[in-house]
Amino acid sequence: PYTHAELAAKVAEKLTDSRFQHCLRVEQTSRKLAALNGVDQELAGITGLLHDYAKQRSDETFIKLIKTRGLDPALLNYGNGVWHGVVGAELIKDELRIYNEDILNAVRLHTVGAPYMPKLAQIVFMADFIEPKRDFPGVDEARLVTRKSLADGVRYQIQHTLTYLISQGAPVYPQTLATYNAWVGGVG
Ligand code: DGI
Ligand code: FE
Ligand code: FE
Ligand code: FE
Repeated sequence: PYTHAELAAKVAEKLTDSRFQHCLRVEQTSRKLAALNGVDQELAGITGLLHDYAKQRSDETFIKLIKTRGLDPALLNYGNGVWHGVVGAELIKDELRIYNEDILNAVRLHTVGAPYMPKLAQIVFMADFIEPKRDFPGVDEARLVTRKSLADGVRYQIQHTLTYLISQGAPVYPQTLATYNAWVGGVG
């Protein structure tokens, strides 16, 4: 049980100022989406604040955790983009001693999504995508769609992300593809 200031200080300690400011914006956007969707604003805010806690750790840190915590070995074929959420949740447990599975699961899913995402996970996933400083073609439409329907926002984002990865020739983590199939393609 940290106060907000204590938790924010713990997060700030591990991130550059610009990344920490992003976390504060995701916290605020998460609170707003929570209010619109009947989710506890305090819980959503804390999860948003924490979502990128592990973003600036070394590859070696993540590789060691994947090997020692029995995580999906296929994760080793990816990089920080996928690891900081899926694997980063381990560091939130270890270092912050936060064990709330709703929080941890939302952090794990915040980049790759999942076929089934609880509302809290959908909220942080979307807050990360539409926080006020995000600027990409389509972000205003994403904001409008998400305000109207959280699930439509999730569909919008995963379609955008998969299109982006493929345009870059980047490897697609199977869970990212499963998220796309479940939410956009209508499989599962
Ligand atoms: O951490 P942020 O920059 O705030 O945003 P994020 O966690 O949503 O995304 C981090 C990066 O991860 C983003 O550039 C897209 C990338 N990503 C998402 N899914 C996949 C992926 N990269 C690869 N290679 N494969 C994926 O399936
Ligand atoms: Fe992230
Ligand atoms: Fe994201
Ligand atoms: Fe983020």
